[in-house]
Amino acid sequence: MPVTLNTSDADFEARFGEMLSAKREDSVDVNDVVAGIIRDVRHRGDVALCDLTSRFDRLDLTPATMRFSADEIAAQVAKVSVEDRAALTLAADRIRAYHERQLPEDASWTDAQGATLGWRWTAVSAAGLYVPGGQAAYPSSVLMNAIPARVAGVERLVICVPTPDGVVNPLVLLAAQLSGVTEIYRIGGAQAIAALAYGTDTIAPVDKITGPGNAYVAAAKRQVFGKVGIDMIAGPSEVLVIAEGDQHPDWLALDLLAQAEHDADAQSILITTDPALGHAVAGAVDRILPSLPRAAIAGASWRDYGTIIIARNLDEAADLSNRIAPEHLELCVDDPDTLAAKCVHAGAIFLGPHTPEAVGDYVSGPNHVLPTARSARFSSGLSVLDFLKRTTIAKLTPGALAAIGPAAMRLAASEGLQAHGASVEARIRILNERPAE
Ligand code: HSO
Ligand code: ZN
Repeated sequence: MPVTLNTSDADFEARFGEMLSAKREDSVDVNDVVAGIIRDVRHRGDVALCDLTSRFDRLDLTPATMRFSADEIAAQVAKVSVEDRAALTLAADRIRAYHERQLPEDASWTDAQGATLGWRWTAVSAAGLYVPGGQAAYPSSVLMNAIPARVAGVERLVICVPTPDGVVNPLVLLAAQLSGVTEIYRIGGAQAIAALAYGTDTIAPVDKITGPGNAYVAAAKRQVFGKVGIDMIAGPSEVLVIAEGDQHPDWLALDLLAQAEHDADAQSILITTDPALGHAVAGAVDRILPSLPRAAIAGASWRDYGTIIIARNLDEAADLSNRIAPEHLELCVDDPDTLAAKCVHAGAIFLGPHTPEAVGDYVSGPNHVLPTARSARFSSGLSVLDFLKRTTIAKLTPGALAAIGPAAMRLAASEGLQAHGASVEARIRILNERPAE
């Protein structure tokens, strides 16, 4: 049974606080092991990559076989059914169309003093996308990481994917192909992150690394941060569903279970204004759960972290939602637009009964790499902006320098930086010697 809370109960604040601060992930400390792997890859390069892949993935590689050849990719992709290919293509097209709208504009203007100012966006030159192996090898995540990078204009995109015992998911390779990625290495774990960050003879280094991974991959990304950029480090997934009385309990139960089946540490929360609906949803979850192939995972998540909250009204529900700052927020209410306007801390919002969160995982268009663990208070999901940098621009006329330069000289003097001031003064002096423009 999940926890049921009622905002009218005297102990609600205490129990809600407990839920907010509950730690859902046992983060094993793998920092020392990971530091050793990174050192090894930096010193021994390709030799270390082959040794570690043999040890961890039971796969013997040489520098020449680390990268999937075009023929190997074609052979794997040919195994994908027509139906799967059509679905993945629809997803890719919709994700691309959505992300193309995120491309930001450059700016340039000339102010009253005559300074032309602005900024210009440019893409990172090379990005590496980590794709986990095994069960968590989601082809949809390949699209969600690679397509924004492509749309941003990243020239070189590299994928590293572990292939334990040499087995690869053909859909992962198709997703790479649909995203225009051809440089794919069968290397995983911390060693892949080290290779992407520092480079080896075979794998040229990249500038930014994104993509999910296990504790080793996450630790490696943290350790190479600074040498390269990284995306967020994602925690276990979570969904908050806010529902009113006349919603279909089975639909809501399935949405909660869709999140729970990701991970035993995932969290599914229902806030409803109707205690009878809360009861009905809990019953529906119990009825549907045993039929799921991943019942053990979903059941553990629902048992340990599942929560039903009975709220007095939707305003109260919105306040609670803002305190939870969920990764995914589903609004199954009569007027979802009004409620959505009040929910300001959420990674992604799904409005109305016909927008289950799962469409957002695959085909609606927005990114499914989203801030977890309440980080939606201060951060956003992956986007085209994550693969762009902004360069600022300033161009002063002589008149502009004469107008604002003296203040710079003054501030330079106050900071004790003589050459700073002199670099401005030397120019202004010459201007003053010349007849006025
Ligand atoms: N809900 C996950 C993403 C995902 N779901 C991938 C299915 N495949 C985290 O947003
Ligand atoms: Zn999902």
